Order: sequence, then structure tokens, then C-alpha cells
Amino acid sequence: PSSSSIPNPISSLLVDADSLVKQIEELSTFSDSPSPSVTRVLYSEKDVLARRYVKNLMGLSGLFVREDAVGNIFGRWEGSEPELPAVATGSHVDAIPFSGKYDGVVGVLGALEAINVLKRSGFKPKRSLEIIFFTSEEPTRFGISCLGSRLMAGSDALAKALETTVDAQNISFIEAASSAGYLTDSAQISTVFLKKGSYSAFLELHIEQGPILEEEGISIGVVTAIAAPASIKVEFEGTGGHAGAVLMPYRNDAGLAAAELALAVEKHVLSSGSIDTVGTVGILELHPGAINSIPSKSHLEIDTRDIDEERRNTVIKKIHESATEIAQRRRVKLSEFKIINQDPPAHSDKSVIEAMVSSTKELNLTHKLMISRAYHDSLFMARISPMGMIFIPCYKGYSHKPEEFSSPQDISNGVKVLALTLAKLSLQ
Ligand code: HGY
Ligand code: MN
Ligand code: MN
Ligand code: MN
Repeated sequence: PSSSSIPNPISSLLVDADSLVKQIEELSTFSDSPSPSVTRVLYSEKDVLARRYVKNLMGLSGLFVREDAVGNIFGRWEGSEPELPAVATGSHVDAIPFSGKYDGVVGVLGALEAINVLKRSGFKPKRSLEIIFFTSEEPTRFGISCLGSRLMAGSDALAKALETTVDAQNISFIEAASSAGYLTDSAQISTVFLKKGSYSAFLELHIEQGPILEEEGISIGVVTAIAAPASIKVEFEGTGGHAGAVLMPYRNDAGLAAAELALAVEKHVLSSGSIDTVGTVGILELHPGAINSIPSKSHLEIDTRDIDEERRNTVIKKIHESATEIAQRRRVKLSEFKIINQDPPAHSDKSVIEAMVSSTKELNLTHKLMISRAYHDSLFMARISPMGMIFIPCYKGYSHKPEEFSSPQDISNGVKVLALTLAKLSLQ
């Protein structure tokens, strides 16, 4: 078909599922943990190998590849009207420790296959189509989630913070970025900012990371909103001491303060009045971490989310009040209570949702409108472009663990919906 027509959904959108599954397997070998788990942290040697692997595939698909100052990678298929804002799609390939092969990866390799499907069908884009490989979506190395898309959405606060941010090994963001071949000076960070309207639409294909689609036997999730995430860093300090010699009445145990606060997080979340409020203490470290030494310092990192921003902010306030009360009662110092991010939710764009829903119907696929409880780079792309997300089922909803799995059939369905929707939006 020439540029004026949409490829026939059923007969001409052919996904090469075998090669896509092979690529997912190959990409998963760039990992700092043993298979089937995947660990791939921003700017690490494995991350750089993964970048090279994806850039090579972009080249093989005939895309024009460029990278920005922090390593967001763009692969563009120029359309017949290249001056118009492009339609973009993408996701991430960084992976938290001991996680799975599909989170993010399906939205990068699947986007590449969607482009290949459209090229095979003879489709010619009007608006250029651009694949975005976001430099880092997970908060693992520098404690901030969606680092690349947050900057693209124009976060001055993050650009400022990254001038002094260091990782757990005390390596600065600037040093780590330049070691991976990116920026060498913090003045370059703000060159990543994109203007509102840079894209006519942004779509992300992603595994659901929840059990609903699989349980209900539905092929495609069309995301209507992304929940509001927040993260908090807390430190308590006590005097520590000898586990045998210091009697209980004379202790101010920073470890027990942390334990009590973790339970307080659960209490405040459960009493929020809604099942949609969640809270997790995923990091809880004790110093010095010796069996016979009373913890003199404790470090907790709290993740709390809700689809209702106000309700989530109320939980944060209560957690702060508990931290203060526990510190006083236990005579420990609350040496840090730092809200790292407290983001609003994002809503998908109506016309993008409509395009996705009609694609699922033309492909004879069942679909369900749903909320994403996980955050994604789409949460920030929604600040500068109409956004939409396509979910595919994943095994028992497992994610952020090695058992994460999506079937070739489910991945192919997602790729077809993405390809058809990209074609529709490109011709608008
Ligand atoms: O934590 C999240 O929601 C995302 O999957 N990183
Ligand atoms: Mn994730
Ligand atoms: Mn993800
Ligand atoms: Mn995510």
C-alpha cells in the first residue's frame, strides 16, 4: 500500500515471533546475575552491551539512530512529511537486580518488530515513526525512577540534583554517564529536555506486571491512567553498642526504629480507605550489620503509590508523623526523611485510546481498559505528548522476578496492535 493507506490488519501484519523471542533471549544474556534472572543497571558494562545490541538492530531496520546527552537512544523511520511532529514509541531495557527478561524489553524489541512488520507490509509513514530506548527507567543506581523520560519532560529539579548525585559506590552520575560514552559536563544535562508537542503521540507496549489479563483471558490491556508513585529515604541514628553489655533500658536501637516504621507504612496504607493504596519497604539496611552490635544507624527506602494522588499524599504525611513519633519515643535521631519523588498520576489521551481500541477490534483481539499500577516512562512522556499504553498478559502477573514470562503469541498480539496504531497515528 502507498502512504495513504493502512495495511490490512489481518493479512499483511506479519510478526516474526521466532526472531523476536530469540532477540529477547539474547538481550537477557547481558546481565550481572545468572539466567533466568536479569540484572542490568544504568551505565554498567552489561547496560552498554545491551545498548550496542539494540542500536545494531535499529540500524538493521533502516532507522536513523541518535543518542542524547544521558543516553536516551532514538531510532527514526522518516515519513513523507518529516517536518511534522513524529509518532514515538518505546520503553526501557534496564533491569532491577534479579528481575526478569520482559519488563521494558518487550516495549523496545517489540517496537522494533512493529516497525519491521510495517515495512514488510509496504506501509509508508506520513509522520515519521521514532523508537525511544529510555536510558534508565528503574531507580536502582541513582535512586530516581524514569531518569531519562523525567529529563525529557523537562525536570529542572532532576537536572540540578544530578550535578551532585552519587551511587552506592560513591561514583557520580556525571562520571558514570561519561564512562558509558555520554555527557562529560553537567551543563549538558538540560540539552535532554524536549519541548511540549515534540511528538504527536507517544505509545508504550509493556507487560501488565499484574494478573488481570491472564485471569480474565483477555489479550490486550488499553491503559487509561498510570498510578501516582512516590519514594522516600529515611535514616535513623542511635548510639549502638555491645549487644551483650548494654542492658535493654539503656538502648536506643536504630534498627528497631526502622522495623517499627516499616510496620507503620503498612498500617497507614491499609487504613487509607482504598485497596488502590500500596506501600513497600524494599530497602532496609542496618549499620554496622554485625550480629553482636546494636544497630547505630538504619536506612530505609519506602515506595508508596495510589491512583488517587491526594490519598497517597495523606499516607506520606502519616508516615512522616510516625517516623518523628518513633524517633522521639525510642530516643533515636531521625537524621533523614527525604521525599525523592512524589509524582502525580498520568491520564492516557482519548484519541490514542480510541486508536488502540479500534486496532484491537480490527485484529479480532479482546481488550480491557485498565489502570497501570506500575509506573513507566509513559508517566513522564504524558507531560509533553498525548500518551497511550498497550499491555499484554504475563504469567501469573509475575514481574521484577526471574519467573517473569509472556508468551510469543501474547507478545505478537501486542506488536500487531502497536504496529497498526502507529500506522493510524502516522497518517493523521
Ligand atoms: O516500579 C515500577 O513500577 C516499574 O516497573 N519500575
Ligand atoms: Mn520495572
Ligand atoms: Mn518497565
Ligand atoms: Mn515501569
